[in-house]
Amino acid sequence: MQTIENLNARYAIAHHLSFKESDGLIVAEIDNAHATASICLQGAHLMTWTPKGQQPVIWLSPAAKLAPGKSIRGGVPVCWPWFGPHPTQASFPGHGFARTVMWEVIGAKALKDGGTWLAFRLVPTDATRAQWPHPCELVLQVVVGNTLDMDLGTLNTGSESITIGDALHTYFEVSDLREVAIHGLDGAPYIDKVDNGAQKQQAGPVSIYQEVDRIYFNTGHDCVIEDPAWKRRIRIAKLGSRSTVVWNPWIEKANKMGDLGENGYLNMVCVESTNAADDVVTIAPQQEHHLWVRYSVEALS
Ligand code: TA6
Repeated sequence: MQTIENLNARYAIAHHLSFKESDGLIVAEIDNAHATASICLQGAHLMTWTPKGQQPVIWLSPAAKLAPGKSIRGGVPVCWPWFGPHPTQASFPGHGFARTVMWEVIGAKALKDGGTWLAFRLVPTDATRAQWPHPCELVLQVVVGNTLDMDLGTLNTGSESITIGDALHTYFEVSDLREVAIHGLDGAPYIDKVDNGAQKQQAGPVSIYQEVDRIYFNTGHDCVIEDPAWKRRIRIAKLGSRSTVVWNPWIEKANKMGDLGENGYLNMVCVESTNAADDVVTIAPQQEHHLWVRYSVEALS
C-alpha cells in the first residue's frame, strides 16, 4: 500500500512534485515552470491543471467532495472498462470502476523542458475482478507542462481478446457557457441522449443553452472550445478515440446533482474523448490500446 511518506520518499521532486493528504485521499501536487496540477490517487483523477498566468483549463467543482469510493465532480474522470451503464449488469457502476478505485504511482520524473511526467497503474482487487474478470493492465501517463498530455493504456495480458469502452471524461472551465462555441464536430452524426437517443447530425459549431448529452461519432480530429470572454481557445487533440461526448446537465439536473456548486454548470463543459456506445475497442491478446489526448491553450485576439 502506498502511503504519503513512502510516495514522497520515492517520487517527490523538488520544484515539481509532492504528495499530500486531502479528505483522507492522497493527492499528487505538481507545481513546475509551466503549470500547477493535482491528481488524486483514487481514480488517478486529475483534478486541476492551470498553466501559469492562465485561468484554470480543467474545471473542478467548488462543491466537489473527495471521499473513498466516490467519483470526484470535475477534473478528468477515467471511465473504464466500459462507458455509461454496463451493457448487461445494471448494478455495476456507470462509466466503470476505474474512477473510484485506488491506483498506484509507478513513475515520476522532471522533464528537460520543465514539465513533469507521472505514471499510475490501477490496482486490481477482488471487487474489480468480480466486475472485470479479464487479465489486463491499465496505466495512465500524465505530462503536466504548457500542454496537458494524458495517455490511458490498456494492455491485454491474457490469452483471449477483450473489448473495452473508455473515456477521459474531461470537465473544461469556461467563462460563461452561453458565450462559448465548440468547433470540430460539424457534420458528425450523433446520438442525442436528451431526445430519447434520436440520431442526428451536427450542423456548425455546438452552442449550449440547455441540457446537452450527446455521443458524436467519426470524430478523430481536434475539437476547439472557443471562449471569447477569456480570449482563449482550448484545443483538444486526440488519438485512439473515434467518438466524442459533449455534456452539460444545465440548471435543473445540476441542482439535483448537488455537487456542481451554485451556477457551476455555466462554468463547465465536458468534451470527452471516448470509445463510447458502438465505438468500443477490441484488444487482441498481448496487444495494447492507447487513448491519448493533448490539451492546449491558444490566445484569441
Ligand atoms: O458523459 C456524459 C454522462 O454520461 C452523462 O450522461 C452524465 O450522467 C455524466 O456523464 C455524469 O455522469 P456521472 O456518473 O459522473 O454523474
